[in-house]
Amino acid sequence: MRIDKSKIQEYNDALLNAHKRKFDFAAEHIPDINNIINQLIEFNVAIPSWALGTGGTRFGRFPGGGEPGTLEQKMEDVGLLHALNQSSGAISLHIPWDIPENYAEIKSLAASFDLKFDAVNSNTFQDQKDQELSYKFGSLHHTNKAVRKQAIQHNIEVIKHGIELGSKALTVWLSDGSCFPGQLNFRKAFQNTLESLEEIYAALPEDWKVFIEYKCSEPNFYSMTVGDWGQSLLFANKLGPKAKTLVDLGHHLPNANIEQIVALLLMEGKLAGFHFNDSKYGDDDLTVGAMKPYQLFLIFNELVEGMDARGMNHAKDLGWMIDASHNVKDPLEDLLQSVEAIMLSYAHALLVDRQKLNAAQESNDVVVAQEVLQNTFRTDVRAIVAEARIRSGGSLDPIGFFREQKIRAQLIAQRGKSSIATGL
Ligand code: AFD
Ligand code: MN
Ligand code: MN
Repeated sequence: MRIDKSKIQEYNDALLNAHKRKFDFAAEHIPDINNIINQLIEFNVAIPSWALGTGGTRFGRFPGGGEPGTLEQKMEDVGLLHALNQSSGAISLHIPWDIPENYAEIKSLAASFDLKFDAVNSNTFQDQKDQELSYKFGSLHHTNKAVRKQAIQHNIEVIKHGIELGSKALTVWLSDGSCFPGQLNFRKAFQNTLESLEEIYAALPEDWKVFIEYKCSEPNFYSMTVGDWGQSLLFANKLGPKAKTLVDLGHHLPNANIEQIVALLLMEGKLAGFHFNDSKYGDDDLTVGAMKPYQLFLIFNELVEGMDARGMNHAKDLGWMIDASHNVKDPLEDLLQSVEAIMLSYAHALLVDRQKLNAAQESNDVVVAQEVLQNTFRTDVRAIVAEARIRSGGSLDPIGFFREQKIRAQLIAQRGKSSIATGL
């Protein structure tokens, strides 16, 4: 379904006076407010094609109906999010869950929703129907060269799909690892993976990147072959300038200082970008900002500081994506909440008084440094983010609009109660 722009306008009109009061108050002491708003307008976060349906756990799955059953419907859903928030203008495909059949048609559909194709993702963590060799004991790190070859070939296929669609990066997430001590020779596993990645790297077009995503555990519980940022960075450094490290917020050991990881990867020019989500225990894939909003802000603070130090474009020079899974919420509402949380953190980071923070750091004034960050974090910037949204044609209140227009009920009427989306 497509959202009628005049409906958004109508909905906004009723809320406009109240919004204006909040915005004027929020903007009062920000001299370069228009500049901040333009940066917010530019900033977009890609939506993964696998997050549009109900995720579930290994214990069960409780779909809410109207899930997108085809790639076209998934794009329709992302188009819907983008129409509402104007900040979700890209989709990230997972192959073979979303094999595009007719590139020209898919591309024109994307254009009609004002969507771009973000990084393409390979999948060597599952065995597909008719697949010759199994990934039970890994893919790119496998002891058997034939399995490695098959996985390399798959990644090259994924790059080919991406080229047709206009993607500029391949994200490789490996489930390779071991479940028990002694199962694996770590050094050989690393070297096999490196060799495999080298072949994939060689297949990258000139203007492409490969994002190497690390994860500390699951589905392997004793070791993961790309288990942390150090291991990912080792691969990225050995591979060359097109290889970078991708940070997924749910992939660290408990209490890891992710903002410090981000600062150093940025310093090295090796940060690929993000998979945003939130977690309490592990790779929980919860709504961004649901558990640790202050951590999210601290990460954005390092991102803005580090990108500015390198003269990078906030919107374009890193890959921004959500990687979440929804068990009890409507996936579209959940994604709207996630994008909003990201925009709020970005807005906060743009508002940090950098001069004051630098001075406090240089003079070891711990209290003032903390005050600068916490005062910013405790400032209500919701009206500023909402202003950016309406200036670019989005809804003042995306979730309110989604509910008022009964969008899920409309999707169920179109697609049925039991349509199921592919993905995890
Ligand atoms: C994994 C990773 C990753 C991968 C996804 C599959 O976060 O990005 O593509 O799940 O759904 O945990
Ligand atoms: Mn991820
Ligand atoms: Mn994950």
